[in-house]
Amino acid sequence: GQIVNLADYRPTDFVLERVDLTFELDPTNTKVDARLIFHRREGVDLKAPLVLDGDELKLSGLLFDQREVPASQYDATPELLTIRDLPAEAPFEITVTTYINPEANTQLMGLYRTNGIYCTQCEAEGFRRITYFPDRPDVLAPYTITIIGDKAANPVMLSNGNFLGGAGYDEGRAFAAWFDPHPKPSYLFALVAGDLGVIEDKFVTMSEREVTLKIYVEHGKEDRASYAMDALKRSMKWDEERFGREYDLDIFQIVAVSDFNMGAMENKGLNVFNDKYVLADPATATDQDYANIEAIIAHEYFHNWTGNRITCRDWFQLCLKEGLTVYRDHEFSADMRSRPVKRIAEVRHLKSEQFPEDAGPLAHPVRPTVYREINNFYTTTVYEKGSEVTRMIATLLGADGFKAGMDLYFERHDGDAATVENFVKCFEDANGRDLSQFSRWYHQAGTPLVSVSTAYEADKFTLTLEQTVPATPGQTTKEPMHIPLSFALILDNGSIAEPASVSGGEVTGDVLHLTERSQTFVFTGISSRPVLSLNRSFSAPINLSFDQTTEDLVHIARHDSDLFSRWQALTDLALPNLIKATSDARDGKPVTCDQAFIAALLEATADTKLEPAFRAQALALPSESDIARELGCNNNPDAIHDGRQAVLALIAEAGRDTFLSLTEEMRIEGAFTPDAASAGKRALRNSALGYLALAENTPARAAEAFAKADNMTDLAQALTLLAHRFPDSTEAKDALDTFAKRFADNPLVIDKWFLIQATIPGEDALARVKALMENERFNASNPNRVRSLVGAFAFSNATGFNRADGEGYGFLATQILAIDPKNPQLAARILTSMRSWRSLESARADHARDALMEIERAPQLSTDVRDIVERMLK
Ligand code: BAL
Ligand code: ZN
Repeated sequence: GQIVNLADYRPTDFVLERVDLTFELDPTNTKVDARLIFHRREGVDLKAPLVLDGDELKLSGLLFDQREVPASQYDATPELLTIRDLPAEAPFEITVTTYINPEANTQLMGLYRTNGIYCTQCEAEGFRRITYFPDRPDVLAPYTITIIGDKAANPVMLSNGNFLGGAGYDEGRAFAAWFDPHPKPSYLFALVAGDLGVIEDKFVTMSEREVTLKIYVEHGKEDRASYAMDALKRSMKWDEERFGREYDLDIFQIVAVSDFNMGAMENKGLNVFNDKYVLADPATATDQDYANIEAIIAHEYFHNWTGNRITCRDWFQLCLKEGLTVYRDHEFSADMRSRPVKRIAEVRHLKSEQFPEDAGPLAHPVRPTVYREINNFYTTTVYEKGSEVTRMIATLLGADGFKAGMDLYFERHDGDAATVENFVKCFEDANGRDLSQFSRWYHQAGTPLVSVSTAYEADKFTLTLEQTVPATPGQTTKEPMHIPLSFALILDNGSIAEPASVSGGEVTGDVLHLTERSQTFVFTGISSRPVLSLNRSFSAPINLSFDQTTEDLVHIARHDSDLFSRWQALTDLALPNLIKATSDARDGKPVTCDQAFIAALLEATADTKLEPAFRAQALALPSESDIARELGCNNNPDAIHDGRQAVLALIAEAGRDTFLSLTEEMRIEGAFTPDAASAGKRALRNSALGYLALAENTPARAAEAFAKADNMTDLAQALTLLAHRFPDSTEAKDALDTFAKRFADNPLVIDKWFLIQATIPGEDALARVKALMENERFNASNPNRVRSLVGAFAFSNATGFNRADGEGYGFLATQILAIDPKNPQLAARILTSMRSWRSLESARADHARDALMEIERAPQLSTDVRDIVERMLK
């Protein structure tokens, strides 16, 4: 792994005109012929050789314009093919032949096998594991693909673009040919072949073109793909209506496979999905699964324009397609579901995943300037913070200004490999605005902290804001950011004040623009002391330091017209209680809780004017990792857990009657539907059941819920409740057994069974996880299984993983070293679970460091794991 710097970017010496690939499929010895037409870029030195990337390749044949190339004219290593003495200007054809072994490809990058299916994953640098190629995103060409394979084993042979034709080939073999007319980079190439079931539908585009839609799954799973198909059609329609984007091929295909490193991949016209994000029915998928499927189907489809038609010039620009496409899928889900509830879920995720990343050793800018292993930059910072940055552009420019910028982007850069600067320039040009200060969001890592103080006197409300951006690896000093803060001044009666004048900085509509390190805004004509609601809808991804009184927060929780802010206020009321509970638990004192907070929470819980999903979000309280983040350092996960549980118990006791009524009011009669309103009712009912289990301290009610559940959401919730609260009860053991037997033939559901057990709090978790790794249903080479057991334990079991004796870390080190030789991407990803190790109390931090150093010392580490472990220890 060489260090790659953005500053070193330069275009290729040779321009690739077209690509013609022929695959002769064989499970262990697939032949790949790549015919590539190039010409030397104008002005490039005649001595410059053509240099093609490889990864573990062996060259078997090399032709120049169909004639053998003399050995003196080229050098081939597994990583590079260098060809000299090529023509000055005229186009020429290079034919490269390689043989690859899909069966032996455990990295799941390049061409591999999953359950007897041939499948590819090429982003970011997997194509170079198939053939020697200029494997970088700024090399775009149309592709023709011919696939030849055993006819019986491969009735389905797919690639990108439109189907050209297919037929018998020779004895027992068949071929299929595909042509993708849209120039694309190699990371968007895909090939799938094997024996698969399919469901088919069609979509008529806004210009009345008919598009065939196909979703391929393993035989017998076809019925479980219908929700994904529905989500696809809604995505296609929505992208036309909201962004004016129409699909551009005759066919759009999705393939679900069971071994996949990522969630899904947006290959042109042929998306490949982790089957977890395609397959759903009421008996096996939770509401969260349905929501994820809808979001990810949309996300990959939306990439057709933001990622494929306009791609990235280099991998530093990853957020150009990912941040933007996440923003688009968030907006889609908000339109399909409840906007405020969706926003709450997004912010919860951002704060629990991205904020810790931005505050730890792996922090990096949304647009990094250096990497050692690009696979390690598919991060929540690039994706989620990248989406937030796009959202802020929309907030700054308003809906019309944002649309004008997007339209210009699509018009100006269609067919390009673009940069973040190109993107921002479109918004500047379409709106006549200078976004140079705003662009710091792309370049400065770290979550800004905004400190707030207010005063009110004689009609005048004064607001002083100060911003700082913490130091992050490689960035010690930071410039002030342009932070758009949505706000409201809420009066006693709940109405929003309309100031007569504002001074001290720019205010547009309900957005304050904080651009200086320190700024004082003065609002006049305010008849009584208002309550400030700031950063409404989470308009900026920042931390706020704002000592609001309990009364003010309760006022916001009751009256803000922005539902997100009402949730935020309840969260802000909860946090100091949870923090005090942590220190009480640590000191062995009884935990107490502010009654005003409990009253406000229960008032929202019982408020029938509020949608159930919102009430469930409020009852979820800040998580253990939210509390750890708020505390910042010297964390003791046991104290955080115990304190939080004690607060939950106090709420459960105070709200017992409310929770009891909710179990009745939120009951749904009739058949399961996965719509957001029903999901919200289930969420609130299950949350009430959780509190009741605490108040009653018996597994009876949860066991009954388990027995009566007629859908996976309720079943999995009941099982979680039993296993997490009453792990030693017969009820829990019986339910775990029943669940395992009922779903023995469904690995995706067994993943839930692994995850629920891996996340049972307490130090026994480690022994449980070790035992489950020996379970016949576990498979150490399937990424979903590993993530559900080892990943869930490390990421989502704070008390179990962070055992005081450090054994959790030692176990993880052993696992990382075992996974790494087979699947470095997976190993590196799971290792990031230790990214906040420095904020642990010192004895645990010492153990964590020891485990990291054990990994670092290992003789044979992948670049992926080495990069992560070295950055974490730096
Ligand atoms: N491009 C990798 C998978 C995704 O973000 O869609
Ligand atoms: Zn994406």
